Amino acid sequence: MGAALCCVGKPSKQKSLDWELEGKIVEMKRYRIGQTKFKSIDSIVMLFPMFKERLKILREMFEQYDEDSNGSIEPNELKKLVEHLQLHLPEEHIKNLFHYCDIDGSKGIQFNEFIVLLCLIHLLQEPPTSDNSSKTELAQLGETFDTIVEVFLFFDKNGDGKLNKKDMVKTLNETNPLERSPAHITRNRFKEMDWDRNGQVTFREFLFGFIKWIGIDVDE
Ligand SMILES: [Ca+2]
Ligand SMILES: [Ca+2]
Ligand SMILES: [Ca+2]
Repeated sequence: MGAALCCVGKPSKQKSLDWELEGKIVEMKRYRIGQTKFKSIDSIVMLFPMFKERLKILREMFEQYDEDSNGSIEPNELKKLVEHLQLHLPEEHIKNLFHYCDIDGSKGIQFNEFIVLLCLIHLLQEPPTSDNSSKTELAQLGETFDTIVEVFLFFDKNGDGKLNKKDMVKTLNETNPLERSPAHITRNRFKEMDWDRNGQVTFREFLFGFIKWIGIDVDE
């Protein structure tokens, strides 16, 4: 990633997806009020091996749907994925998500973009109408995605669905000083996640940063 991120534009459709996601997260926060799964940054870091393990399933899915094996999912390949997984999202919505997650503008979804795409589909799709959808691969991954949202909520202290510097400082102050997470590292991590340098980290920005933080080798 890196250099390509400077060119990320903000077309209005993308902005509205930012808002939609913020809304979802605020909703989830309200729903889980008083139940914080994570008490410290270390308790999050301890789950990294589990995340890595779960994301291997995603790697297999990615390779399965990347039919021409060119290292990215093109719109026609995504269409098949949507059909196979019986996703409850209108075509227009899928199209917007495709562009929203194609952060390097390559017109294809690479593995790191794929993780973000599926996580957002999980968050945005309508509740399934029939219970057979609970058997889909995406439903199995849902639990993992929900845990990632919990991580986001751990940082989002005021629960407005985005992260700002205040949230990060507050999180650091509450963090056990013995933890191996010096303030400057987390500050730098925040700067890294905030690509457009507007002082806020949206859920999409957070997801890409989180994947990097876990240390998944996207070029594997
Ligand atoms: Ca492909
Ligand atoms: Ca791409
Ligand atoms: Ca930002």
